[in-house]
Order: sequence, then C-alpha cells, then structure tokens
Amino acid sequence: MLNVLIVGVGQCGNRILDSINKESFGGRPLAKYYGIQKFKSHVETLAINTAINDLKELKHTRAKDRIQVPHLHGVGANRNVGKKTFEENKELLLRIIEERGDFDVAFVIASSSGGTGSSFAPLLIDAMKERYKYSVYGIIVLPFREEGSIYLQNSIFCIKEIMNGNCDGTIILDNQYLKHLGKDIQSAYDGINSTIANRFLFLLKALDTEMMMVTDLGDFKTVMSGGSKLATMGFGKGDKNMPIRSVIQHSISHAGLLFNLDPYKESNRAMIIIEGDKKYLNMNDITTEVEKLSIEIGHIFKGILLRNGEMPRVLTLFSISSSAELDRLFEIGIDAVHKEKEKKELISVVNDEINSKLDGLEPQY
Ligand SMILES: Nc1nc2c(ncn2[C@@H]2O[C@H](COP(=O)(O)OP(=O)(O)OP(=O)(O)O)[C@@H](O)[C@H]2O)c(=O)[nH]1
Ligand SMILES: [Mg+2]
Repeated sequence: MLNVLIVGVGQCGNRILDSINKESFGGRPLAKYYGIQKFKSHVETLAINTAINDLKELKHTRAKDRIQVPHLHGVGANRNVGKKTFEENKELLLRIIEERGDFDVAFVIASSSGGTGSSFAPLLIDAMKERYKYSVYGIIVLPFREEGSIYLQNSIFCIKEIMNGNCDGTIILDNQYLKHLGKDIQSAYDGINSTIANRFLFLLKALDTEMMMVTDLGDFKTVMSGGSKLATMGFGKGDKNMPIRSVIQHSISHAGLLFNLDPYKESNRAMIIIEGDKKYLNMNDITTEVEKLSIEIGHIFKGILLRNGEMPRVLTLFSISSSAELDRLFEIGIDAVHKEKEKKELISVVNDEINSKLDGLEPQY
C-alpha cells in the first residue's frame, strides 16, 4: 500500500483537492465526518491558503486538513508577497506535513497564475525535496488566456521556477483548453476540477494495484522525469459497442487530453493504463494501438486492470518533450511583462512631470 500526500495550495489548488476528497468520500457532504475514503492507498490531504474565506468554502475537506497561513485576504496575485509569506511560514508548514507521517509520494496542486498557489508551490516542492526522501510532483493549472497580464506573467514565472527546481515532474492542465467543460466560468471550474479529480484517482489506483501487466510508481517516475519534466494526461471511456482501439484513440485526442499537446510529436515517454472487463479488452487491438504510439514517442509503459463487468476506461500520461502551446503561453507572458513595464514607466514619467510642475509651489489660501 502506498502512502500518499496530496497538498492543494491557493484557491484553485484547494478546490481541486476538495473535488478529489468529494470523489474519494463518495460525494455526500457529511461523509467527510464518518466516511471512509475509497483510496486504495493511505492518503493524507492538506489544503493550504492565505485566505481564510477560500478555506471555509471547501465542502469535502476535513477541518483538520485546512491550514491557513495568516496573511489577511490572500496575496492579491502578487508572487513577491506570496514568496515572502511562504518563507516566513515555511517551518510551520513543513512541521504540519511531517506530523502527517512519512510518504512514498506527494503531489502539490496549484494554479500557476494566482498569488498564493503560484508562489508557494515551487518553493514548497523544493523545500519538501530538500527535507524528505520521497518524490514530489506538481499538478499545475494554466490560466484562461483572457484573465489579464498579471496572471499571464505569474504563470510563466511559476512554470519556469518549477522546471528549474527539484520537482520530480509536473502534470499540467489548461483551463483555456478545458473551457468547454462548462457553460460559464463556475461550471467550467467545477467540470475541470472533477475531471482532474477522477483522472488523478484513476492514476493513484493504478499505481497501487496488482495488475495483469504492471505499471507502478517506478514507471510513473520514469515517465515524469522524461522530457522537460512536464507531462499531461488523457482519458477515454468506452461502452460495449466501442472497440478498445477507439477508447485509446479518444484518450489521446483533443477531447481526451488536459492540455493542447500533439502526443505523437511532442512527447517522448508515456504510460497507458487500461481498465475494464476482459471481454472488452482485445489484446491485439491494444498492442497495435500502443505500438503505433511507441513508434513515434519512444517508450510506453502499459498496465491493464481487469474489472469484471466494467466498461473500458483508458488513462494516458505523456511526458512533454516540446510544446507549441507552452511556447505560445511564454510569448504572451513575456509580452505581458513588457506591457506592464512600459505602463509603469509611463506612470513614473507622468508622476515626474507633475512633481516638476509643482516644484517650488505652495498651496495659496
Ligand atoms: N480549474 C480551476 N481553476 C481555478 C479555480 N479557481 C481559480 N482558478 C484559476 O486559478 C487562477 C487564480 O489562482 P487562485 O488559485 O485563485 O489564486 P490564489 O493562489 O488563491 O492566490 P491569491 O488569491 O492571489 O492569493 C486563475 O487562473 C483561475 O482561473 C478552480 O476551482 N478550478
Ligand atoms: Mg486566493
């Protein structure tokens, strides 16, 4: 049995963690008090935030798992304030984590673009890596592209810091790409959060299960450390009329992925986990599909979970070797930094002009 720690930081990280807890407790709000989590692994969860109101909003996360770092009302998307606040509270947070025990693996979930999550996550991951022996992975959410220049700037600096740090790998998902999951922003958040929660639970189960063909934490580590240390996931669910071939294809299609990736061209390692009743899992079909992928990608780990009577489900994990979408995000992020800088300089010129015009003058009464 694996010992797993899941930490959600900032509002976005907290809400995704809450979605994971919702799924794992079975969805009823009171289940967190008496329910038993349906994780196969031993899982501890922690929601960390500067804003108390964001923590209060959580429905499925136990009160003892909600940690407020005192800093009034969030850090207002300012990563410098966020970093300082983290440093001031680093020992407190590490002590809370240590009190939860020792782990085989930890996941830190946050948005790349807000203040608290985006500044805490890279520092927290590095601090955990420095202090503990277990692997630490990020699950990082990219912003809607129209959310404004501060979020775009934050996002590229957060990703850069995670990539340059000691994190064992980061799964990215993109709000912009997953926008279609809701009619409005709130329902999109809910849809995205439950999508990632379901996939994450599937992944955890697969890493902690005896399978017909085994994928385990070691294989996960190898996939996650390939490429740029960034990865993303895909998912497909079939029915009795859908051949497993199509379910696999769906999981790597635009509709199945969490981020705009071309797995054939932009990935260099992958893991594919297939679950379902034996009668739906045609082994020749599976081998053909996996071979097709591995010719382009390189190495693919394959795991199969047999489940009597269940429809086929496929989870794919792709390490990202290069990404046109990330390049575009960095371009607009860098543009945003320049624009902010120009605006700041303009404001300081205007201020200088006002000051020089007022120089030597006093109000006359
Ligand atoms: N998928 C998803 N994204 C969210 C959710 N809530 C916020 N976001 C995204 O997260 C980013 C903002 O980050 P937050 O997590 O709200 O910020 P924070 O870490 O709490 O930081 P501060 O409030 O500035 O201290 C934006 O890009 C939002 O679109 C959510 O529930 N789900
Ligand atoms: Mg917040």
